[in-house]
Amino acid sequence: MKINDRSEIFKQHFERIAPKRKDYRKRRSYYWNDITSYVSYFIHQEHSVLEVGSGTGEMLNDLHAKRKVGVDFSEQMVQIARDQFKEPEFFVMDASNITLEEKFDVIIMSNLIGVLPDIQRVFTEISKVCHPKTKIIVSHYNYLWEPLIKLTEFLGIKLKTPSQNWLTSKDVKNLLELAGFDVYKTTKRMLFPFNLPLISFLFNKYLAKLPIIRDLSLNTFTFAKPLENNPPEEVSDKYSVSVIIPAMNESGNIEDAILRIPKLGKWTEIIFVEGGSSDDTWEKINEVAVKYKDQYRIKIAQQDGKGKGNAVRKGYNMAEGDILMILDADLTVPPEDLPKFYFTLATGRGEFINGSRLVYTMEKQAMRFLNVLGNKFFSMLFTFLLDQSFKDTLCGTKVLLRADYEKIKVNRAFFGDFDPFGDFDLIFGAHKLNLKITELPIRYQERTYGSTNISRFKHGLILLKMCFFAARKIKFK
Ligand SMILES: Nc1nc2c(ncn2[C@@H]2O[C@H](COP(=O)(O)OP(=O)(O)O)[C@@H](O)[C@H]2O)c(=O)[nH]1
Ligand SMILES: [Mg+2]
Repeated sequence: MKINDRSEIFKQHFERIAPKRKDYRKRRSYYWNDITSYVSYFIHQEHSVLEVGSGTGEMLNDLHAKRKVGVDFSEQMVQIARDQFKEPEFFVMDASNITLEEKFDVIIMSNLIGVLPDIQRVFTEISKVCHPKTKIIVSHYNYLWEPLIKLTEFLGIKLKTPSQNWLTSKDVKNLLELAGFDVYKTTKRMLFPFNLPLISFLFNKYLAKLPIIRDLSLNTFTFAKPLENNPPEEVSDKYSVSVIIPAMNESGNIEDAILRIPKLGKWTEIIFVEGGSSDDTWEKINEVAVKYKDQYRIKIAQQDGKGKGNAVRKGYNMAEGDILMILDADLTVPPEDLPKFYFTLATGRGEFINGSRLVYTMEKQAMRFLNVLGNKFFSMLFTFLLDQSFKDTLCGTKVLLRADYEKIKVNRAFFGDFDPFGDFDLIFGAHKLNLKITELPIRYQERTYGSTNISRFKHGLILLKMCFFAARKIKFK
């Protein structure tokens, strides 16, 4: 069969089912609401959203975004969508021939690719309406469900669809990559697509979240962004950088920090934020700020509240650079590694760069044994909670664009505002913002001055509490 014939068969099919579609979606609202609610977690008020294959428009209507556009090749579907909903704009348009002029922040393709005759062509076409930070969310049926879905079609529970594509997540990843996208996350949801009291709750809210069992779920979600690979020499002075150094009892490290931070990007500013010291850290910071004022842009402040997180936020608010970096004053993350963070972000290989101390073997005294265990535990927990691999979550150095930080800040109350270090707060925020989180291995060094300010048990417990809180908002919502 020719591609055009296949496309025509599907078009006729959708025109035929269009009049029944509205009621059908209402009856199957349990299934569809789960997809909508999952996707809507990643949509923010200021986003512009395009749905390709928007059908009768229900999902788009339920999302909260600044601008919403739906395209569908079925005239009848579009007509029904327009009659039902006033706010989103709906257009009759073939996914393989997008004629929209604007670019969108998020593009959703929900249960569409199964019926496309040429998926690669549609993905390629979609690039036209992407800017470098656009996020694509593709949902499709897990191929393991093919026999069951055919059975439900046979029994009349599900509307019969002409023969579909049954793809694995690897197939989808490959097709997206062929079309120039970078796939950074995949996940699966929904073990039981019907609403039966207790059973659905148990299966979908809990069982479907467990590793291995999750792989059996019906819906696969793939997240991608346009693949950016700017040559390093082209971006080496594209962005300015603010390095925030929280410091408490670090007097002996302050001057070294200044001397060891390489020049980064267009210009680099160094922001010291001190608080709670019982040694002369603050005096030392003042002294160094005067001594090096001609060589470096230096800002200094004392924090208003308590804890490293509070200090970092103060530093962020003072920052004027395009890129924000945290550098612990104890210099356990070598300042000489900061250019790696800069280039990973600037070349577009990641949007939130998270240092990882647990890849290279570290110096003997760099981390106490119990801390290694605690760190491994939190890495596993985060890998589970956020559907992407983490090897380390608590490394002091985290790097992101200031513009993205501003959005995380607006959303902060969503997860609760009680992270004493700021690490989890930033990772959860980056996840909700749907940023590509990239880990960057560093060689963790021993302190040469002072000792840790962290009390493992008290702080470990707070972090655990934060994870439970976030789990309810992310994984088990
Ligand atoms: N301003 C400020 N800095 C802090 C505070 N607590 C920790 N820091 C700094 O945050 C960084 C990480 O703290 P550290 O004690 O090394 O924790 P560890 O790396 O987990 O052992 C260091 O640069 C500390 O000086 C605080 O309450 N206020
Ligand atoms: Mg430290």
